[in-house]
Amino acid sequence: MNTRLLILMTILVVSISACSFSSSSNQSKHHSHVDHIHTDDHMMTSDHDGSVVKHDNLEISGAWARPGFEGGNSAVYMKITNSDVESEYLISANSSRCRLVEIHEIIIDGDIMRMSPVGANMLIPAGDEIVFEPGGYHLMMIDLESDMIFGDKFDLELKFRNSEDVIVSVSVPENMVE
Ligand SMILES: [Cu+2]
Repeated sequence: MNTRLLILMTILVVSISACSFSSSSNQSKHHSHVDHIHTDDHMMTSDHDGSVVKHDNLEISGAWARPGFEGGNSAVYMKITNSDVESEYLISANSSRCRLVEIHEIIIDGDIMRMSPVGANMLIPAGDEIVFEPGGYHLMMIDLESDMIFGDKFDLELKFRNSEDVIVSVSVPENMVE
């Protein structure tokens, strides 16, 4: 019981700080942990701006990103559903808003929590879905070209092994701040 609670709390803390190493200190002054938790719940249960991309047998929904500073990092979250009878693989992602996008996951290894690159072939099983969410999988935007602020929208391109490239509209939700 205590261990579960500890892990849960650690996940929440890491999900807040994991993806903005160089610039998180300014951000975290402005809103409490509770704000983030509440926002994350909200983002997972609604489509926010209603942006859903359907392409062949793939559906990408609920894409959103954390704010970040020029030269720093951000993270993008979304849900990818594969309704095909064949497995699909996410190969890479890119955006003109940052130098590099990497597929990461947060791993709990005993008492230690760390981020780990997933690599270039992330399985999206047939008839299943992959959820990118705080504390788990995320698309990490590295070296932002400019500040990314609340209300921003940008395109993120996803490359798959079998399906054509998909461009997803990602928003930085205003409601991350009260
Ligand atoms: Cu990361």
